[in-house]
Amino acid sequence: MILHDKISAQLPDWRARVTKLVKEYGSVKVGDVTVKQVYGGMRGVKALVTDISYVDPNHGIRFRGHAIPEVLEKLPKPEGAEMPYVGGLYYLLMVGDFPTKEQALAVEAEWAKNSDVPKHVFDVLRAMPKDTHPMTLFAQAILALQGESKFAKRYAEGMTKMEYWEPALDDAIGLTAKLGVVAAFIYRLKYRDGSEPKYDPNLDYGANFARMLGVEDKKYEDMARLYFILHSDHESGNVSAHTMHLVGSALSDPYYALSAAMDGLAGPLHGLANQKSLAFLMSVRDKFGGVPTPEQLEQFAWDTLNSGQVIPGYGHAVLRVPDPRYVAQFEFAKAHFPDDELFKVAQVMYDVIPGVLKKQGKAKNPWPNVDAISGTLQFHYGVTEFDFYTVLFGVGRALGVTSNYVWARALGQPIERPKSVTTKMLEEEVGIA
Ligand code: CMX
Repeated sequence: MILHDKISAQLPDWRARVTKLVKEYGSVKVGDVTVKQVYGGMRGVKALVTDISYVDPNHGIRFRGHAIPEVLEKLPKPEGAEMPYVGGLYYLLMVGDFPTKEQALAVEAEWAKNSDVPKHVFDVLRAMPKDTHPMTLFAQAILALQGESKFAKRYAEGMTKMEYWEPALDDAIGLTAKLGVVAAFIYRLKYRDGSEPKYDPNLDYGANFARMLGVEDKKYEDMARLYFILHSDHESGNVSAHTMHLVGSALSDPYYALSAAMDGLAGPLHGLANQKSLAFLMSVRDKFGGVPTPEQLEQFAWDTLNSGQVIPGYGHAVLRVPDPRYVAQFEFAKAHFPDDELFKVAQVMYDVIPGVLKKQGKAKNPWPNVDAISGTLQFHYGVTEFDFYTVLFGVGRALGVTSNYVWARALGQPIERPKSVTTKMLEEEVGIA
């Protein structure tokens, strides 16, 4: 398999680099931890390592060192498409180089080969109450797939630590191949006829997803490709990525780890913010009977803040500029549906909200994040059921976190076990106890 061969060729070098760092420089400090960080969600503590993506506070995400515009330009694209193969992005995340079209297609072919979802998974989802949230169904489906894990099987049979990454990679491919089908089934079950989607091996991941979801507009194929690429990875410290890493560090297989990661993504301060953002835009539109004036929106924003709520889609723990993932989606909307009413509301939001948040003086970053606009794009193409949006985020996020899982096993990362202290210990440490 192409990803296996490429990673395998790089491993001796990577293992030597990491061994040298840890063995020869293991006691060199990379930072100090303050009381505020201990009590403040470990914000800014450097305690994780990944070479797959990095979030620069002032420039945003870089996938393997490359900013979003470069990634969208350099990854190979299907004939006549505006957006690249998702398989090409997976190659970039896993291997570190831009693939040729053949290499991207080789990943797409692996997905087609591994896309069959066992029947019991559909049955598990059908058995759930009708009002179950799509994210609950999504995490459950991933767990229901766990019997497919080659990692778990090989571990039970007995394998060496050096081999862990190989069945982890098989699971990464098997899992990501099935997620589009699972997500589309959840969509059909909740909002359409409940039929089981089938992956078409003649179509790429994005086109398959558009077809399985039943969106007629051809442009949605590009939308799906863009969406999955943008949401794939955001270094290791965000809740979904960190959960995957933490659970995986116990050598729980990728299915267990991803299911847990999706539970984290379901939180309103993380992935659920995309659903909340669209609800916010719609409530603005409904209140003002269309696109509000900046003055109307400013008042609405203050009312929201004064009632103790956050403005969804704005702010970020690391970023200090408008999220380039927001910018890429904004540009897509501007190019394809500049007159869409909700897009216009989103534009007024962009003009007004940062000023309000700055004036309030609490949020360290007043700018929009990825979630501020993604729902607007989905809504435009008729995917109007916004409970479903975090599942879309999850399909994309799986690409990054499974890549990280494979590399964490390949580089022998150990079980995670930070140390806790008591409040009394902290008081003693600072001299007030
Ligand atoms: N609206 C109102 N208040 C906000 C805010 C927003 N959009 N963003 C931050 N703040 C507030 C925080 O709630 C915090 O208030 P308290 O001191 O009263 O607790 C204060 O500003 C400082 O927060 P911060 O250091 O700037 O931000 P954090 O790192 O703590 O939190 C985030 C980051 C994203 C959770 C926060 O900005 C937020 O809640 N945003 C809205 C929800 C959202 O869009 N989440 C999606 C993020 C992207 C993703 O992971 O999917």
